[in-house]
Amino acid sequence: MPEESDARSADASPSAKNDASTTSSSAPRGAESASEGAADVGSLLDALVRQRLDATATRLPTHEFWETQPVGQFGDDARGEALKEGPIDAPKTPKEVPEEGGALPPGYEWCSCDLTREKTQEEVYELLTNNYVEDDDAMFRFHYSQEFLKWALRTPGYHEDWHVGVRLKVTQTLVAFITGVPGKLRVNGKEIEVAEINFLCIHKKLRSKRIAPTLIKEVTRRVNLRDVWQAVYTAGVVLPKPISRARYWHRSLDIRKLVEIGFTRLGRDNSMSRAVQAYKLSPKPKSEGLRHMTKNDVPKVTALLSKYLSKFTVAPILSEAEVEHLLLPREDVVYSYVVEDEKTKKITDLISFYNLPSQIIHGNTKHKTLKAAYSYYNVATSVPLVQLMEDALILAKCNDFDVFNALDLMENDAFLRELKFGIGDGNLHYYLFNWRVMQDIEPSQVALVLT
Ligand code: MYA
Repeated sequence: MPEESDARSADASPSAKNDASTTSSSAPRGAESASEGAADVGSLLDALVRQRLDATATRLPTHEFWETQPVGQFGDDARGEALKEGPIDAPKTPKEVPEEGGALPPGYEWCSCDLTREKTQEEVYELLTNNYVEDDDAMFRFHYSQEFLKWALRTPGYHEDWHVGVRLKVTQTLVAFITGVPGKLRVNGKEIEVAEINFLCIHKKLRSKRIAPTLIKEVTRRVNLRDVWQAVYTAGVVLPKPISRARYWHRSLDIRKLVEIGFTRLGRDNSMSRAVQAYKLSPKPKSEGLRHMTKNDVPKVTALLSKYLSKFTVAPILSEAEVEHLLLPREDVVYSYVVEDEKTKKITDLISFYNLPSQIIHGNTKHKTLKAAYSYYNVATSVPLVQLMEDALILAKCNDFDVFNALDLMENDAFLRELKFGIGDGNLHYYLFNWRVMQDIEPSQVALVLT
């Protein structure tokens, strides 16, 4: 698979195809290629490429828009300026921010999307369902449900005006979208108020017309009007300049279906019956005291998770209200389980994953949907992380998921190979807006999962 794939789709999973050879090794072949030796070579290559990028900054593809923005630039290191960690722009106040949005092409207008209205929810859902992230080969496209979008976008303290849309004036059709939700991040020990930016989407018929920069400037303006000056976002594409680069890994749960739909290939020496056997899981989780998370657990889960997140260089700072919103189970959206110690009543462990299916758009199969679970926040203190995550796989399987996806963030490296995840075919880049970090951050030091 093309490892240098630059579409978010490729890594964000629609087609993170991997080779499910399960012959002698315990891991799919995709994972074999990421064995320790190969990973070392990979990072060496990365370092060389980065060096080369820095040294030849002038010959890199130009980013007409991104080069004008307060983000780290390739070649920053080579310019020899005394750069400091922290804000890139000089401080401003909301009074200095333009009151009106920038000009759109004639016939289009700005709107805020009121996601409490069913009609608007449907419009956003339609736009994304038909135009959002696909893999490089146009086989799969993310299929966010309306319930998911409400969950992801109506977080505590959200602002309707950060859910930015562009409509055709005449018909009022929604043709472009970008969102921010408020959050707090800790980066290298400093706390920052941020907007988490997501769901940038332009109707296929309006692509390559430089509307994306206009949308990004508009969401920036609206965020700045509320006195917030930093943002965090992820993308498959390489832009100036990632603070970290993560990789998706995929654990087959229904290998037969994954092969049928072209998500996974069997290795040359493998057979379906062997693959089915290799990916078999116990019918029930192993960890004692494991149960669904409930509202009463929120304070203890917040404490457990906050302590865990404090270990990482980049992590969200979550209030109880946010933990309740983000982690309390929601049917078909987010699944969370805790381990409670029977005697002490302490919550010792947390499993969570969310449901983000992809539409199968290539048409060479009877299946319409790939049901994918995405690892969210997991904390293991009473059982080994590998055991906890094996339980996560079992729970995902019990909930009828076809595949379980995880990024190599946090301590995930500790279970990916052992639990037979295969490596995906692209990267997910992490970015900060108007905040410079002096050194690239290892994905194992990133503890932020954006949906
Ligand atoms: S990532 C998901 C992105 N969405 C998709 O992939 C869905 C399918 N694709 C599309 O809808 C379009 O292709 C998009 C581009 C909208 C992606 N992030 O209008 P254009 C730059 C940032 O002619 P189009 C997510 O949601 C590109 O490098 N910039 O292009 C996080 C070029 O600039 P430059 C991107 O193809 C979003 C310019 O756009 C991306 O018609 C975070 C070309 O514009 C991308 N994913 O539309 C957004 N893709 O010349 C940033 C392309 O400089 C937030 N481009 O290279 C920043 C923080 C803002 C808030 C700050 C507050 C303080």
